[in-house]
Amino acid sequence: MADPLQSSKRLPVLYSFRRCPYAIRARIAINQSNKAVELREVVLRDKPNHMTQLSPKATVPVLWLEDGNVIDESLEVMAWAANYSNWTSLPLNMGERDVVSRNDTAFKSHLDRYKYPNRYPNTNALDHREAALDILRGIEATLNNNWLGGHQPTFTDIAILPFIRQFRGVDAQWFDNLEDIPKTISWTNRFLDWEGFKSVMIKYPQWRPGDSIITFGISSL
Ligand SMILES: N[C@@H](CCC(=O)N[C@@H](CS)C(=O)NCC(=O)O)C(=O)O
Repeated sequence: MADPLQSSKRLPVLYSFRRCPYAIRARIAINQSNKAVELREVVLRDKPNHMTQLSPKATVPVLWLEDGNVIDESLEVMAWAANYSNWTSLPLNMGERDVVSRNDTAFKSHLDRYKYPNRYPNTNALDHREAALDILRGIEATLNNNWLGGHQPTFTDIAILPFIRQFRGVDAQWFDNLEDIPKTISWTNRFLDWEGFKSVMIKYPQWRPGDSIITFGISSL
């Protein structure tokens, strides 16, 4: 007979989408922590009912904790994961908070308009590329080491690099040959080569109710 204590225990569940930069940063933070979660891969045009019941705003990532609480903002998922490890220090200082919030507002807005100009009326993609690049020039001026805070990736690196990866991906050849942001180019490529990034980009099939559990996180290894 199943042990009732055992069977009532479950892992936190993470609804995620492989290519989403918000979900990527959440997965990296979890993978750097000592927590394992059950990963449920979402297809955005066919979201699971359970996910939208938990979080009616229906964006990924959504983390459903063991106690039933829901975290549906990626920065908060990162902060939750950071509680279970010492890979980064929180709270962010004022400079770090500025960098993350500029990424999530202005940079993300320019990125979307550069990447998908047809979705926005009267939009010139290259104007938005230039505006996003200007934000990267600001980061360039602060990059003195391999990562923003020194020799290890910090919360801020992980929070913003998935978006810079997307920006690069629109035209990687153009990005990799920019002459005025050499440190940013190396930093971005360092991220793409980093095991902490590569290991969260494994492909999983769309999750459906009843599927067997996919455990995700370093402690599951
Ligand atoms: N503020 C949210 C934003 C998350 C978000 O916008 N995720 C996108 C995918 S990258 C999404 O789920 N969009 C809903 C959709 O496309 O239906 C967070 O940080 O978690």
